[in-house]
Amino acid sequence: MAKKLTNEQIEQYNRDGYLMPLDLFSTNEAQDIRDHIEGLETIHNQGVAGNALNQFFRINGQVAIPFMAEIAKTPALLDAVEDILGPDLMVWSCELFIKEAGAEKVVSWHQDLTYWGLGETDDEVTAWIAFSDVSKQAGCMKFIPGSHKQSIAPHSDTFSEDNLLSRGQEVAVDVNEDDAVYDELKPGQMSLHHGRLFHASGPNKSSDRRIGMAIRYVTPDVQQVVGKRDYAMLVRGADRNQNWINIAAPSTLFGEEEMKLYNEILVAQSAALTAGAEQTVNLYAPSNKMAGI
Ligand SMILES: O=C(O)CCC(=O)C(=O)O
Repeated sequence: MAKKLTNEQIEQYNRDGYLMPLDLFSTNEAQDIRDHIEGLETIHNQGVAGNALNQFFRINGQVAIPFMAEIAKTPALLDAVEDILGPDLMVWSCELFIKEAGAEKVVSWHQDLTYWGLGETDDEVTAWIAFSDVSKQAGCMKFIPGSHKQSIAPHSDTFSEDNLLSRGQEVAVDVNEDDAVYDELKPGQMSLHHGRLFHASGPNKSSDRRIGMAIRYVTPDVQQVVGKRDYAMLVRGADRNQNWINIAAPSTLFGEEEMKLYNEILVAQSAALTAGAEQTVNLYAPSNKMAGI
């Protein structure tokens, strides 16, 4: 029996590869979370341990920033993801995608699973939660319905400065923009999308920042197949397979143990995340040098 989604919504996800908009947090709760994010930006405007704060926002935030792990454990969110993936859920990465008001930053058409080393699995879902008004004008995500039914298409790396992705990767096949469906979300709403879905987002032409958090959920069946090992946080059910090094949620913001683990994970994951790249993939540098972001 489904916990949050209707049978129609589950069928819709299976058919289209995404679901939106789903209510998750109230407007006030979303504003509190936004305040928290912006508070961290103020306090850590000089970076953390030699890295830009954005490094921690953009990958594995759940390892070093307690509130990101807490959000990933929100029961109503897990109920929706459980309806898609089943009762055993792990978090692989939490990431903030922020576009400043008027910024040219975009995300090119891509399929998430391309560089993660997790194969072509159906057992990965991203929940993307809005903490500002994420309209078409603000550069919301756009999806190509049904594109998750195909395999991972060839991608090329653009390394474009205006691209929020680590290597500016984009699918090297034609995407018909007329087919795109816009993922417009109000603060506190979320969407779910499949790891092989073609998706992208445009510049933020609004007068406010565009703030969203992507949480990558996997089941214990998913395996790292490019790198030697990988790490995930069990958030519901049980991990009977032991494909993952299980990690706990952080207890201290940028604590010593948390930072050690953060670096260890990045080193392990960089094998998959940088595989085949012809230039340095700066975003995923371990935190002993300033990342170029
Ligand atoms: O926030 C965006 O514009 C893109 C996010 C994205 O590509 C993802 O969450 O998979």
